Amino acid sequence: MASPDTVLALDIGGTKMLAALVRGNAVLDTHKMPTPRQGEPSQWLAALFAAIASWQGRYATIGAAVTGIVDDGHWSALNRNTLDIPEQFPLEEVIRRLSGVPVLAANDAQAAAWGEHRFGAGQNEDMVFLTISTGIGGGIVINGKPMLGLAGHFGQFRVADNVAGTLEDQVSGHWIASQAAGYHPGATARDVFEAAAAGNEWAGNIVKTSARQTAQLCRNIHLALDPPRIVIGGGIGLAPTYLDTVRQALKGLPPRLTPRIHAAALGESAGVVGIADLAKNQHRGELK
Ligand code: BMX
Repeated sequence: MASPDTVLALDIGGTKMLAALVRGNAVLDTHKMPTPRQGEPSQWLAALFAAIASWQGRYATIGAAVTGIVDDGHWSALNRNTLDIPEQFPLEEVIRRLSGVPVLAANDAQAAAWGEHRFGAGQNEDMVFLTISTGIGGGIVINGKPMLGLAGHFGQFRVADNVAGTLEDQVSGHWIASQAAGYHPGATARDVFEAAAAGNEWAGNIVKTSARQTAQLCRNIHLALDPPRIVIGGGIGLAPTYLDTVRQALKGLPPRLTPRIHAAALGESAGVVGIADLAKNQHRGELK
């Protein structure tokens, strides 16, 4: 019999899909697989549920944290390069049909923000979360409540009127890999960080350029929302030297204008732990 406190939490990002059985801040079991770049979400979800079929009966609720915007249970992409999702995909309905249990879906970074707020580096205080990953995601907790819908989509910011593309197109994992193509064809963002750690100047410059852009974003978030802290996670955000480079770019600012940067404490579990708590609270009518 499923424990009412055990939630099946899904985190579907541009690079990987993570399924986890979660109770409070404890991750009891996980299954990870690459996010398919072909097909469509119904097929991705069917494959994921087939892979965790043995978990049936162990969870009473499902939370789905997904890259893209979620409005009223429907999933759309803002950046099709991060993940190409059909417009207004009925995410909650499809998952409910696959599982037979109540479902809550929200954006992956908003879920991770809630996870870090409740169980991680956020210390149950108001905060802003940034994930520097395939794209740049963000989540905001204000007056103890999670902002959902479009809120936190810092990666979609425009850099300047005469600069094409969005902020994430010049900072995130996709951009880092694209900048390396001339030096190391086919390089991934991970290859670039390894090359930077090995002392390759071209790689170090790419990482530094990305981190400096992230530092500017943090300065603007600080001025806009004045959060007690900005918690940064994601595969890029937590890569070696990245946050040190962000902090280096903020040196010399007046203390009151300097954002307080903290590394995410829950790593890749932030999204599943956060969406599990939101789903459990919503199911109990307590969504804060
Ligand atoms: C994009 C956007 C956000 C997401 C962010 C990080 C899409 C598909 N995604 O800005 O919703 O939070 O990327 O996504 O438009 P991740 O996959 O890198 O975690």
